[in-house]
Amino acid sequence: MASFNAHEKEYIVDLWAKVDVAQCGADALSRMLIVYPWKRRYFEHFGKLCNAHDILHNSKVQEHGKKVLASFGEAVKHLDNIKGHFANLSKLHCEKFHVDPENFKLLGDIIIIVLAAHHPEDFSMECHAAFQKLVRQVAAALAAEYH
Ligand code: HNI
Repeated sequence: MASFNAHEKEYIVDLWAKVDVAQCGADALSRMLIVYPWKRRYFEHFGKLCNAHDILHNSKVQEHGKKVLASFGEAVKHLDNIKGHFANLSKLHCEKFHVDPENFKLLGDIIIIVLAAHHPEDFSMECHAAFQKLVRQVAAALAAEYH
């Protein structure tokens, strides 16, 4: 995996310090479930997810979105070892949750959109490029232990 240079690290760490993980996490997961309704099947045990209203008012979706983005945020602390950091989580998504790894790329793109929407003043070309690299690396790391 390509490493991050000092500038990329600075863009990532600086923006991340401002991110409201609970709000952006819930926003990202809800958007995925609203825009791609067939992804709801992974979360059937969260209760009613029939339409946008259900999804936006489902506390399990909000909690899980926060959990996922907090976990994503751990990558910010481990920029030099993203693959190693996510190895166990990759196994879990493969063996226990049976999530198609294509979804990691999709959620990564949605995370970028949500971060830009919440922090438009910070989202320069350089910031975008650094986060694009980060979400790709997290997606690759989460897919790395699939067999
Ligand atoms: Ni994901 C559980 C992190 C993307 C479906 N996921 C988790 C947990 C973490 C986590 C942390 C809790 C693990 C545990 O129980 O020990 N998930 C992440 C991260 C990303 C991600 C960091 C990408 C940025 N997960 C996705 C995607 C999907 C997904 C894209 C499906 C489309 N994850 C799940 C499911 C569970 C899960 C399903 C189990 C949920 C539950 O609580 O039953």
